[in-house]
Amino acid sequence: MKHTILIIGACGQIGTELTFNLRQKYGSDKVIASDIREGSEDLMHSGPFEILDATDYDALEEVVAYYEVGEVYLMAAMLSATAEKFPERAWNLNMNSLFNVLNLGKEKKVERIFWPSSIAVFGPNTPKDQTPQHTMMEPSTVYGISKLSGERWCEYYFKKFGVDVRSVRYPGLISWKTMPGGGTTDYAVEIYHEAVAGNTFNCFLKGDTKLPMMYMEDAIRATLELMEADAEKIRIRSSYNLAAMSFTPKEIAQSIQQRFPDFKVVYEPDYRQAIADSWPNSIDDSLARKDWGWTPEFDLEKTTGEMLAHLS
Ligand code: AKB
Repeated sequence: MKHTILIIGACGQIGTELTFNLRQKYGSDKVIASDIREGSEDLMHSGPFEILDATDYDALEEVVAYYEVGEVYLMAAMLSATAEKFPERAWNLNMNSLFNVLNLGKEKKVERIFWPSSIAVFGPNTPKDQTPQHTMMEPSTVYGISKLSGERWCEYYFKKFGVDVRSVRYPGLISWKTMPGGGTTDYAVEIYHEAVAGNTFNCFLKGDTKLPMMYMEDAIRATLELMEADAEKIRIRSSYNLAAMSFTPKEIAQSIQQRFPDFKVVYEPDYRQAIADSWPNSIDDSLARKDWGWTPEFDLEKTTGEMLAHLS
């Protein structure tokens, strides 16, 4: 295996933390960060960086050849809320970047690929509680349609061309280093920033909207554990269900109020409510646990403790 790793979308919410983590593990010069724009000072100074448009196959191929890349993490995507505003742009970015990376795998130019899917692959007809790995899908959002199509292509490229592509269906991700952008679950990050700033939080979802969520440290660990697992253990080549906790805006507010008793939330649901309503309440991730030993470490209380400690 060639040992250089390329992260596409390294300046985003997951990409930033993944880059720092992989650089700590394998050495800075072994991890090439790339994005369509520059990121934070910290990221830019932590190792090699390339401006790269993931929809441009030739540019991608050039970076892969130059650095002798063996592994690619494709983290660039347009998320659910923004994708509803720009459906064609979302489809082009989410699908073309995936095709480009899968084709690098097919041409044997890279050896292993990570591509994130999402709970957005499920839809209004999916069973809402403990949603199984294999079930009715029918996503009703642009983002969900692109992620479900992407999953089918990943499995196809694995079966047809032997491409070693691995994936998890991330729930909403909570982190303090980099803000998320354009997602429906973003409220669960914004709420901590407002609480620490002493502001009232205007929540764009109803108080009783339950969604699957995960603290970033768990998400990064899951990603690396899946990528390090022996190939024969990975029985799902579309994307694994992955879970840690589920809560509502009211419940996260209450967990913050235990430390900030005066914190207030006003509920003003907007178009993102319909997106959230089409997604599961909770996820059955027993196959990830069984196949490659997944176990989450952060529940809501621990997440709130970490978020408030880091942001305060
Ligand atoms: C979003 O809200 O769009 C994302 C996701 C659940 O994939 N965070």
